[in-house]
Amino acid sequence: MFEEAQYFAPVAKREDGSVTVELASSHPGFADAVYRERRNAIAALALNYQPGDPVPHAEYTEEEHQVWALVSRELAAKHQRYAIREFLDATERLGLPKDHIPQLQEVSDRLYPLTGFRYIPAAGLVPLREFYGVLADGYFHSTQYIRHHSVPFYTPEPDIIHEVIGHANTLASDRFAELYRVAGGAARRVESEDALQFVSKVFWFTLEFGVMREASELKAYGAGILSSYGEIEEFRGMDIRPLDLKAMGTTEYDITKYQDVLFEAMSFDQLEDVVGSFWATCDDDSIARLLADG
Ligand code: TIH
Ligand code: FE2
Repeated sequence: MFEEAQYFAPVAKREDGSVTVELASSHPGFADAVYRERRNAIAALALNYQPGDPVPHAEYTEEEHQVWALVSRELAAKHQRYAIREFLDATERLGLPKDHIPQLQEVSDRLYPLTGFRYIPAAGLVPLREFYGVLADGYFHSTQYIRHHSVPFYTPEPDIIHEVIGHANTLASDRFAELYRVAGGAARRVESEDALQFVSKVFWFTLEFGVMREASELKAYGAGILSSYGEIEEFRGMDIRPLDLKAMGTTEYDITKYQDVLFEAMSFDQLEDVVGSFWATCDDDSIARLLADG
């Protein structure tokens, strides 16, 4: 699930109970009736979901499983070159299928014993405070549909490839899982919308799009880079800035394009010291002070 409101197809539920996902005319699946039918059926599952239920089983077409297989293969090779060690080890630990789309319930069943995280389905946009807040309890809101087969290398719209290959693999790491939890705690603790935005932007520039120095090479750990075999080839050429809370909390970004400003952690320890400690302790006042000076 995406963390901000910019890119989510609206989901409409009719009085007769039918569910329609309103894809924009620019969406690659707009004119594909079969794809739209899948999107509607999958959104209906999430709308009827009650907390505590097992995640409902989603049906995918053979073509959709092929998209997963293609992207998994492309990404596995690129992760070896571009992903940090912590992510590669966690991916190995989770052991997701590569030839078919896993059910979200299966993702949960694998993840929960490792780090206590569970997946719950989301039909569309989840309000920021809810999306982040439940991370503190080990719940991750996830889309269940897959990107259109015509554009497998990148989507501005978070899909199950992003949620699972990007986020679930990351959440199989104890160190990352703790960072997600403290981010959730921060989102619950802060009161003002401005402070929540700040917390959310720090998440964007770290757990979604963070890069890290590892043995003198620049590697990626952000789930948004790690789920796109188009974007992952480009991040080293972007405007790479030092890890800085105020800069991350205030820099604008455009979700519909490859991210051209990225923040580099010098090490995992630095990420935990700077960003983990911030989320673990921040409140409205400390964020206001960060915004006020220099
Ligand atoms: N661009 C990512 C991908 O193609 O996998 C998905 C997203 C991540 C964050 C926002 S959208
Ligand atoms: Fe994400």
